[in-house]
Amino acid sequence: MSQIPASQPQPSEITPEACYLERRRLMSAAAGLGLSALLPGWAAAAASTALATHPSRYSTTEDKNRFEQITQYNNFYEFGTDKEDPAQNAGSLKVRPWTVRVEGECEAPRTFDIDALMKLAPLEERIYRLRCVEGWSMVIPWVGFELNALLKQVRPTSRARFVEFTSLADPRQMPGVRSRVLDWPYTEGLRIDEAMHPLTILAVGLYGKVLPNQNGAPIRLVVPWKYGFKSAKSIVRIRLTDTQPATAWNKAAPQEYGFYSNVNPEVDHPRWSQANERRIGELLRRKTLMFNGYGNEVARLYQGMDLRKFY
Ligand SMILES: Nc1nc2c(c(=O)[nH]1)N[C@H]1C(S)=C(S)[C@@H](COP(=O)(O)O)O[C@H]1N2
Ligand SMILES: [Mo]
Repeated sequence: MSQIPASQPQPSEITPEACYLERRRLMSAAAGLGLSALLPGWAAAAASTALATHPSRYSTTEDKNRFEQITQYNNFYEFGTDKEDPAQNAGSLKVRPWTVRVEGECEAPRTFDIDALMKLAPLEERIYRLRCVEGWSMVIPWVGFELNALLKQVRPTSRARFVEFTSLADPRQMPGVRSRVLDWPYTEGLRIDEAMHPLTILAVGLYGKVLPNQNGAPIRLVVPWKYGFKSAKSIVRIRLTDTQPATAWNKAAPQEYGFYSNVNPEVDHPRWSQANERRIGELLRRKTLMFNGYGNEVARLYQGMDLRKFY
């Protein structure tokens, strides 16, 4: 596993401070007046990407990872399997127009335009830990809203017991889809109570701005008590089902990746320990916490279940 070079230049080193502040002032003034059309290209893009958010009681107070770490060390196999590939290749993803089809076991199936989805509920900042099954973790300030706000809109029937998420798989935009590392499209799934849990969000931004493509633009799932691979990126379809959906990683290696995928330091991956993790940017490894530290909120969902069997 490669590491983020510590010598990465900071924005303040690239842009002289005064010039940077002047840009910021110009952008926010123009944005406030709705004048982004009059700005030069770089400024219009930056001004329109800022998102207004509310803080959340679900946010951790731990130190956040830097924007550069969060956006240059990614897993997004549709754009390649190396950690640097998504940042390098995801520029080709077209995130407008974009729709998300919500269907299946519900009374009001609907196709949502992404711009309508961004206004479906007040956007919150959710600072969550993300623990990858590979043994690293980050703290990421997502911007998003609870998935339950969207699901309520389509009125799930009593037969809706699971939710399936499908990512875009377009070989013209996503070079990784031409190789057969996974059975495309990338799919993931949750039990309905996991999907309705207030910690489960759809993220449309991070660090107060729209989501960079490599992090799953324009909309991705975030389920902070599960391994990172449950958090499907660039979602085009959400389907309510009465049976447990197949998931991409479970199909690829069922003995390694189960449906539940709850972070669990006591259940090792067949090829490595899950007892500890490397927080990106830190030297010493930390202990991995049950449910990634969200046990107070979610442990009750799994009462009476054998979490060695349902890994
Ligand atoms: N469509 C899609 N979603 C995906 C992946 C992927 O390869 N394709 N990788 C997963 C994995 S393994 C992790 S750890 C997280 C990484 O999210 P991040 O790059 O925003 O930190 O995305 C998850 N979602
Ligand atoms: Mo991961």
